[in-house]
Amino acid sequence: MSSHAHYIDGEWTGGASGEEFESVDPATRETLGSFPQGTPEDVSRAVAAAADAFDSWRERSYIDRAEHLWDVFHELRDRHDELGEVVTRECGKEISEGRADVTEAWHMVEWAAGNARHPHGDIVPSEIAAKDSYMRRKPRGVVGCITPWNFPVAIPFWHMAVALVEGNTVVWKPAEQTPWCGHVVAEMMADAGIPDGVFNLVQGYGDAGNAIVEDDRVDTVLFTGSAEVGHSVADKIGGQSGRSACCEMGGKNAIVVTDTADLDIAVHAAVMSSFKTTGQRCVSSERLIVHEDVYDEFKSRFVDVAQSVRVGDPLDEETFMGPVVDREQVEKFHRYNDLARSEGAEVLVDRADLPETMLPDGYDEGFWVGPFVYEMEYDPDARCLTEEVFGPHVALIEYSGGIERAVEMHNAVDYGLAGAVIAEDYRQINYYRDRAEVGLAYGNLPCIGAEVQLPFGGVKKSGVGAPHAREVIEAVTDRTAWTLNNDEDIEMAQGLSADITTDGE
Ligand code: UN1
Repeated sequence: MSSHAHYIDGEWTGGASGEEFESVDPATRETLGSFPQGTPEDVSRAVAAAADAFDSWRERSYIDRAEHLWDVFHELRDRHDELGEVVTRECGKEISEGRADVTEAWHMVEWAAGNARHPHGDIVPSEIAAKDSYMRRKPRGVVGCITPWNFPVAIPFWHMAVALVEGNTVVWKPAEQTPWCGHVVAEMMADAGIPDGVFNLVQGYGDAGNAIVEDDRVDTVLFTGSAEVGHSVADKIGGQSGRSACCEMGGKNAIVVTDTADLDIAVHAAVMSSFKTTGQRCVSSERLIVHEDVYDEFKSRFVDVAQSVRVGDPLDEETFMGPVVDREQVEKFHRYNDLARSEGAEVLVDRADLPETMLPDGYDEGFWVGPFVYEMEYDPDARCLTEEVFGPHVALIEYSGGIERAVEMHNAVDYGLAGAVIAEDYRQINYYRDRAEVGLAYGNLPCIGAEVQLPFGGVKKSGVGAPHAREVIEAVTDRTAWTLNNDEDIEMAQGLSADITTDGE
C-alpha cells in the first residue's frame, strides 16, 4: 500500500489537515492505497495557483497548448492496460469496461487536441459592406471539475481536455471512491510538462468539491454525478453573475420494445443496457416498456439471461458484471428492491443476495449484488418506476396501443438522459426519435455507449448544459461577436442613422 498526494501548482503535496482516506477494492475490500483528504484550504491553494497560471496559459497558441495534451494522449495509450486495471480494481467494473474507460479518455483527448488545428469560429456577413464580423471565443478562466467514480478516467477528460486546450486552467476533485485513477491521471499531466498551476488535483470528499463550488475565483464548474448534488451546484452558482455551472446527472432510462421489434436485438440491447457496469452508468436502463404482443416472449428470454448472466471477479475476462462500488450502493439497491415489492412488483429474478458459493474464493467480503428483475402494472407515481437506483434493478412494464402510448410512459419521469427504441417499423422509430424526452436516443441499439464526438447530456432533471465533447466548449469559453470597421466613416445596420445632430446647426 502506498501513500499519495495532491498535485498543486506543479508540486506533489500532502494535505493541510494531515488526514488520509483509503481507496478500497469493491471486489475484495482490500485497501489499494491511501490519499490525502483535501480541505477547503487545499482547494483554496489549488484555485490560487490556477488563477495565477491563467494569463500565461491563455497567451499560448491553441496548438502549443494542445501539444501537452498529445503527450497525455500517448501516455494514456502506453499505460492502457495498467490504468484499465486500476479502473477495474477501484470501481469494480469488469476489465473490458475498465480498459474502455481509458480508451474513451484518449478519444476525448484526441478530439480536443485535434480540434486545436481546426478552424475556430465563424465569419459572419454584415449589412454594411465595410464591416467584418467574426465569432471568437475566449477561455473563461479557472474551471473546477468534479467527477464521478463510474467513469473515473473518461469523464475527467470530458471535462478537462477541451477546457485546457481552450486556454482555461483546472482544479479537479475526483470521486473519493477512485482516487488512484485520479493520481495516475495527474502523473500523466505532470509528465506531459503542463506548466505549474495549469492543472491541479485535490483528492477528497464532498467538502473539497463544495469548496470548489463556493470559491468565486472558479469561473466555471463542470459536474458529472448525482442529480441531488448537481442541482445544488447549479442552484448555488446560478445566481452569481460571471460564474457558470454545467452539470450532467442521472437518468431513469427506458427501452421501448414495440410490436414489430426483432426480439434478438431487443433482448441483447436490454441486457447490455441494464446490466453492463452492474447498472451503474447514468445511461443504464431500469425500465423496459414492452408491447403486449411480444411481452411474454421477451419476458421469458430476458429473465433467462438475467438468471444466468455471469457475476464475478471483474479482472476475469469472462465476467459480465463485477461488484457495485461500495456499501452505500448495495444498501440503496436493496432499499429500492424492497420498495418495488411494497409498490406491487411481481418479482421475476432475485439475485440481489448472491450466495457465497457463486463468488470466487477470497471475494466474499466484496460489494456483490446480482440482477433484480420484476414486472409491474404501469403506475406513473410508483417511486420504483420513477427514481434512479443506479444498480441492476429492472422493471418490465407492458403496454398496449401504439408507439404514442409507449413514448408517453417513457417520458413520464423527471429525468431525460438516454433511451432506446427497438422496432422494425421506421415510423415507430421516427416517432420515438422526435418525441422521446432524452438527450441521447438510440434505435435498435442499447442505450449505452455514446462516443465522444457526439454531444453527451440530458434534458429535464438529467442536465444543465453538457460537460462533454464539443458542447463543453460552450461551458468553458465566452463568445465574442467581434466587428471591425474597414471604412473611415461609421455606418450602422438596420437603417439606424449615424448622424449626430447638434443645436444651432
Ligand atoms: C455514464 O453513463 O455515466 O455512453 C457515462 C456511455 C459512455 C459514457 C457513460 N460513453 O455509455
